This record gives sequence, structure tokens and C-alpha cells, in this order.
Amino acid sequence: MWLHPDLGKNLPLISLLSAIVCLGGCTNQPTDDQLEVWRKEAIARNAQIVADNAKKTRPSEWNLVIQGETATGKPVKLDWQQLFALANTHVKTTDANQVVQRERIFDFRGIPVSGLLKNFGYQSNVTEVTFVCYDAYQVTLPLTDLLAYPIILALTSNGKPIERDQGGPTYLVFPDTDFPQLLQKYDSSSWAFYVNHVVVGTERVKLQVGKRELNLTDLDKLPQVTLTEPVGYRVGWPNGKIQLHGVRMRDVLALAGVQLPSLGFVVVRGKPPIYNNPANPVTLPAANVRDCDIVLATRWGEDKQLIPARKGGPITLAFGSNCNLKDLPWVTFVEALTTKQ
Ligand SMILES: Nc1nc2c(c(=O)[nH]1)N[C@H]1C(S)=C(S)[C@@H](COP(=O)(O)O)O[C@H]1N2
Ligand SMILES: [Mo]
Repeated sequence: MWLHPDLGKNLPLISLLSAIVCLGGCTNQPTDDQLEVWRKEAIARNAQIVADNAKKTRPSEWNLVIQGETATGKPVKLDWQQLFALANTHVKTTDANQVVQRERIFDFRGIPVSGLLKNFGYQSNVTEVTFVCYDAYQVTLPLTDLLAYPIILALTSNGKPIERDQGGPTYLVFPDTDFPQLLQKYDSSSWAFYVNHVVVGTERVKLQVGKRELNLTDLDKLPQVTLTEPVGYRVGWPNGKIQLHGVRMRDVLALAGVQLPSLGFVVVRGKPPIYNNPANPVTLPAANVRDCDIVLATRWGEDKQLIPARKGGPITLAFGSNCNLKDLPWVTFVEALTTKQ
């Protein structure tokens, strides 16, 4: 659902191109409606980031959570002081996001992701790690590269905390200058800004609904639905219609004994902090929850694979075409539902 501003800027061009390219009847391109949704979402996100910048969350209030298929499987939240103590690695490199000073070498100091993986461990089936950012952007990297290269979560650049508009307080930095082969694999889109969560592999399904905590077995007992829709966020999914399988939100609320308020809302909380701004929560009108297919998806595709972290899993919010909710985001990493009058 996050959209890179580049796409927003190039929107007329992209619509034009897809119009031309699709004269032959292709279905693989996002529709103008879809692009419009993405554009609106991008504008809303950017406005949010600007608002948050204005508030200037101080680095000292910043947290990083390590979670997923770690040795214990229990999320661990590190505060700024703890992060600083782990930031023992210097990487001197050009910065993929410096378009003006392309050649300039910065001295980044940060936490080696390999060190986090050694400290917190990973299950033997883990092949990748997903970095989830404040603004719901996410980047997934293979475990092998994270173990092979000093890829760091940088906290300082040339001895100073990294500004928000430079990717701070926690900026995923690649040692491009020492390992130029990385330039072939990872471009600036992999340099994640304001990373809040390191998800090792994929988390287990765990959904807080009212006072109940539901797992995959609970959800699998409910009536199953399949939507075939273009996914409402971009990262991790191909364009075009995708099969998403899951359960209706109204059934989930009923299972947990949470009554749907007749005129109120369901508030959806997802992992990325931008979804959880108390001043601007993601709310779904109860009427829609009752009448259309608002789905919590846990599987996708013909073979019903579990949705991995790289696709915003294990639970993502999805709207059926019978929902008129175009301006609302499809929330990634859904963690909790509450209701509000
Ligand atoms: N948290 C976060 N990190 C991000 C992005 C983003 O939108 N959010 N954009 C990525 C992309 S696509 C690029 S090219 C660079 C620069 O993004 P910018 O042009 O929006 O500054 O940051 C990368 N890291
Ligand atoms: Mo980008």
C-alpha cells in the first residue's frame, strides 16, 4: 500500500504508458483507478511523515523490535540506549540516496544485522529478514547476504545522529564501497529509512481481538473466503489480480465475542507505526464490516501458501470489490482489532 513518491510524480506518464501498452488488452498493469488509489495513499502517507517530522520524534524515544522466528520467538524491544550499545560497527561508504554527493564517503556507525541475528538467533528454516519502517515501507533481504556482509542499521553518520530526512534514526546501510558487488543486487530502494522492526523469517499468526488472542487454528475454523483482487499495497506483490484467502472481519469479531457497534468503527492496528497514530487510526465503518468482504488474509495464490513477511504477512487486510473503501489502506502485518463508537 506504500507508494514511492517517484510513482506519484510520474503518474500521468505511467497512466499514459499503460494505456498505450494495454491497447492489446493486457491485464497485468495497474488500472487508472488503482493508480489513483496508490497516489492518494502516497499523498496521505507523505502528509503523515511531514506531520511526524514536524513533531520531531527524538531519537531517544525511538525503539527497534526484533521478532519473528528468532531463537525464543518472543519479540524483544530495544530502546535507544540499548541500540547505541550494540552500534559497534563502522561502515565507510557512499550513500545510495545521495544524488548530489554521489561519490562522497560517509562514516556510518551502526548495529550489524549479522550481530542481531547471532544475538537473537534464527530458526533453521529461516531464509530472509524483513525490515519494517515507520511509514509501512518494507525491505526483505536474504539471510545469506546479511551474514556475509556488514550490512548495518546505522544510528550515526560522520559522528552525528541521522536526520529523519536522511533516513534516521535507524537507516539500513549497505557497505557498497568495500563490496561493490552489492551495487548489482541492491539499489537505493533497499536502503530502508526509519526502520522500526526487524522480522526474522515470518511471525506466527497472532491477532488480538478485544480480550482474545487468536492464532491460525482459530482463524481456520471460521468460514473461509477467497478474494481475487489487485493487492492494495505495492511492496512484495506482483501487479494484477491476486488470490487472497482468509476470513471475514465480522466473523473474527464474533469469534472473539466483540460486538460490532451499530454506528461505530473497527480500528485496525498493524505493525508499522504510521498505522497506529492515535490521532489518525485506520478505521473501518461498522456498516462495511457487516455488509461487504473485509477480509483478514493469511494465505495467497492457487496453492494457498501462508503470506510471508516479505508480503506483509502473516495477516494482511484486504477489501473485496463489493466494499466501497477505495481511500482506505490495506494494512500490512495486522496485529489487533478494536472497536470504537
Ligand atoms: N522507510 C522508507 N524507506 C525508503 C523509502 C520509503 O519510502 N520509506 N523509499 C526507498 C526508495 S524507493 C528510495 S529510491 C530511497 C529514496 O527514497 P526517497 O526518494 O523517497 O527519498 O529510499 C528507500 N527507502
Ligand atoms: Mo526509489
